[in-house]
Amino acid sequence: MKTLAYMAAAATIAIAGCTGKTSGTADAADNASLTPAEVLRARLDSVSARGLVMFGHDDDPVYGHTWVGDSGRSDVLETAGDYPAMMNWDLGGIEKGDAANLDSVNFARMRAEAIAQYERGGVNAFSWHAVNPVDGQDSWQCSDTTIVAQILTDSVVGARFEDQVRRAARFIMSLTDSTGSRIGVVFRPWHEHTGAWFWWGERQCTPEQYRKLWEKTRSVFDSEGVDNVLWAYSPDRVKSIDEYLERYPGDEYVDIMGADVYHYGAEKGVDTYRAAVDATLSAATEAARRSGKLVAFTETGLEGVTMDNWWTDVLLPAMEGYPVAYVVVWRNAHDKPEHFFGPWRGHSSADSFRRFHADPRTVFASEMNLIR
Ligand code: BMA
Repeated sequence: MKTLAYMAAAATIAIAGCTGKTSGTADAADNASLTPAEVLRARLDSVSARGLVMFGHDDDPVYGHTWVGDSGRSDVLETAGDYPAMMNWDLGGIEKGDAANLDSVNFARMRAEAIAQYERGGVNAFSWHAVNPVDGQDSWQCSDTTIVAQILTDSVVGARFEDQVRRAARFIMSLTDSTGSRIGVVFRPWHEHTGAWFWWGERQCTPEQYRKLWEKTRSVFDSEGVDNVLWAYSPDRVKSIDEYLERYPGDEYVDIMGADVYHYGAEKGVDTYRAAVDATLSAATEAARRSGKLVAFTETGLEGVTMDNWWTDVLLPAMEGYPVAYVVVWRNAHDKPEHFFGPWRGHSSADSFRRFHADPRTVFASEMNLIR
């Protein structure tokens, strides 16, 4: 295990401004006047300021490449001996009052696992593949290009949308620790809006309508009294900062400048992926620098991890030089053998993943308590 021995040694080297895993400085969690969101922001700032990146995985402890539902399992844990520092969960289905999300993850289990992740020192993020409030079709149904317009102008649809958002807000507010205090999480709605594959995409609404969608979402969260959310904005790949910010809702609505950039098949080449990551993370980093926000690589991955050294030779160098607090790879589906983005024990990229885990720049769950 790299971690604790390395970190104990590193903690004694208290050189201000240096990167590396050291013990925490001001303990934000001790400051009772901070909201749970502010406590989380301080932790993520601390990770980023040290030049570290938290590894994240979608749906990590609820199913994996060959299993579903068991307790105490995780493909990441079974490969590298530690849970991811970040877990992503998807709220898709909560807006309908469903018991489970669109990938059959029961919401009660999701809540319990998110709390367990917090208690082991880790962090949780929530994306949301919501159905539309007009006819209830899924996020990917894009032929009706009036959904967002109707949310904003039709009072019946608008009220239905608010009910949907309220359900998401209430779930997020129900995430509390053993003392009953809410735990800070990342919420990342209306993602990849620079593409046109969701009903909130670039061909499905105008920039103005997209911004208003955020405002409406935020006003429901505010009216519910949500104080435990950092808001992440996450365009898909972009070529410039202007494109990155074209639909930006505004500094008052966003805490994290995110980016979703996938490596689409090794045959498309590492260079294409690296160039797309560079362009997009450059834009996110510059946007974050201008407004004092965090930066995160909110989704990435090579489906099926078809390159044995992907973790060490592609992903790690792609993030080099960008202050990303965390990187999330998507889920390891249990029912689609080729649909996985994380490691699993026995996969041909497992050695590379273990080296990625051992790299001093990456952070996993057991290391997070040293970065309070
Ligand atoms: C997609 C795929 C889908 C899944 C969705 C939401 O990228 O993984 O199978 O339903 O994310 O998790």
